[in-house]
Amino acid sequence: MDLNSYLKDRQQRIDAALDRHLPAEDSLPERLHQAVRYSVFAGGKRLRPILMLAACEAVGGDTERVLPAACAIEMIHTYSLIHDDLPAMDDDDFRRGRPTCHKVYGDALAILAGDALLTEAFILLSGMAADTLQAEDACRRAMHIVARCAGSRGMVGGQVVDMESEGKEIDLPTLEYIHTHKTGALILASVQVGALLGGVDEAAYDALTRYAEAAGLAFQVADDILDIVGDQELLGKDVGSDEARGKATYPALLGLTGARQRARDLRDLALESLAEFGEAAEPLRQIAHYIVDRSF
Ligand code: GRG
Repeated sequence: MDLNSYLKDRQQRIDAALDRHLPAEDSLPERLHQAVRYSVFAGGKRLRPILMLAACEAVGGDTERVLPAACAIEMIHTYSLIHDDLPAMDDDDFRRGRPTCHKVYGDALAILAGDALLTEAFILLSGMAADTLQAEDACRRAMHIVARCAGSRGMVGGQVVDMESEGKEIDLPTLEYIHTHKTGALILASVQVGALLGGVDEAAYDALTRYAEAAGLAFQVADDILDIVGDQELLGKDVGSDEARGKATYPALLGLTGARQRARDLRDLALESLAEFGEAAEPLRQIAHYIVDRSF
């Protein structure tokens, strides 16, 4: 398979679904909905929703049914970026290649745009249609997973420990806690939800969970490396910000070579966990390579 055309095709499907599900720019309150759409359609990679569709595909599910949940995860991800960029947090001026939401719409509207996206995600998740009792149970479990991974035991918790660790020396277990929660949790939720809604069995669910845990951490190690060696224009955000803020990162703890090796080891772990899957898991395999080798 050609990964680039796969990613492009999935991005287009997800963007079209997001456009259908989000309130229109001219619906009241207009400026809020403009801020929401400004950030959602700023050109993100759509990695999390793509992973959700790929996990569904890997277990032979119907990806069309997963699209609302895929939009929900991208909405939660976008809300986290909007809030992370605020002056009270990372105070960043650029995101996805354009001025951050608060730079254009002001802090108050950026906070509310994030709040609106988080809430909208649960409108989508709670509105998913199920035609069998088994599918209904999968929808309920999917919603629970997303809520848990996004909240204080997941992404928000990771963000808090990250903030509290700024300027301090932290050890590897604390760094792993930050990364597995701040970034890894939504990636894990994406894969688990795609698998569940695709009708996965218990053994395949466990294997896909191992895949997502390894791939999620690999993604963050690669992100730490890109913050040092990445191209600002390609990345669409400032580079060098981790060091400037005194953030603990994998390259800071393991050196650049050690961090690169860790990313490759995690990729291999992700690939091993797919050993029992056939051709249908090829997109997940290629995404694991892409996560580690990407330049943006
Ligand atoms: C504010 C509750 C709250 C949480 C913020 C995810 C996060 C938690 C902060 C983002 C900080 C950051 C830049 C982390 C590095 C990894 C990461 C999430 C990068 C952005 O994700 P990509 O590369 O971005 O998938 P696109 O724009 O392609 O969607």
